[in-house]
Amino acid sequence: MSTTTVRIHPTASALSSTIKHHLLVRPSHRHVVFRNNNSFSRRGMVSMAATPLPVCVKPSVTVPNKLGDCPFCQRVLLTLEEKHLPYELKLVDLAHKPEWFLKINPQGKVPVVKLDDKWIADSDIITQILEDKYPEPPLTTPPEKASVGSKIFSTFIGFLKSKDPKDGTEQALISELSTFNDYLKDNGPFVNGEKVSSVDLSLAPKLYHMEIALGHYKSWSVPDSLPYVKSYLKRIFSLDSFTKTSALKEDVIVGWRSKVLG
Ligand SMILES: N[C@@H](CCC(=O)N[C@@H](CS)C(=O)NCC(=O)O)C(=O)O
Repeated sequence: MSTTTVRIHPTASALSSTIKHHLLVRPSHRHVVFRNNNSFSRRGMVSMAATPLPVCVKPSVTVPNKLGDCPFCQRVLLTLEEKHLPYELKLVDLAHKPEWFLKINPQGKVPVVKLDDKWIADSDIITQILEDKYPEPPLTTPPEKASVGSKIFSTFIGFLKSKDPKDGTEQALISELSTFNDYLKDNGPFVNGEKVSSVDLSLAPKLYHMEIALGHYKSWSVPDSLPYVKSYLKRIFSLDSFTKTSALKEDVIVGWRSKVLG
């Protein structure tokens, strides 16, 4: 069987505000990864973008030329990683948005991805287009599971901002997490079962913010009474795609400071 070996090598080499994630295609290499269960066919055809897709993202506020703490940006990067698509980060200073950026996205928000010479904004839209254009490996979550865990992020923010320990915000979060725990117990380990899907990629960055921000500002962590949630967090945070695209902890902490103090 002839095979193509492909290695996605997203070592970030910062070129001022552009970070390139290289795709190396090598017939033989000691670090190669052979994939035969996704977009790489056994005949060696690779259905993927030939040139890196430019992705505008938020930069770190603590370390120059590093990715920042935007969960929507990470969701898009996770999708690109899981689909083995090469990409190139463009770090956009959101405090002083450049003209070119406002031209491609007048709303001034990241992420924005260039696909077929068109800049596309909004993580919902971007991930849907990526799914349609690069269907392998499939990441679609069935509609009936698409809203699993969807209230966790807002209840986390409520609890984080709360100044009154008795206002029920902690309980509201625990209640959402308990529902999620029960769901995972019956359907896990991922939301759609054995394989990661788009809902996991949307939830993961938000749960990462929850873990870091509540740990830092409230010395709070997911209770041991929710073991399926705890294992889920461990599992998604240790995915290769996640470790390559996650924000620095310090950025997450700084990012939520005004919400906590305000
Ligand atoms: N609905 C958008 C939300 C994107 C968003 O809120 N991005 C934030 C960074 S996390 C942003 O660009 N903020 C800049 C601003 O609002 O000026 C998506 O899913 O992509």
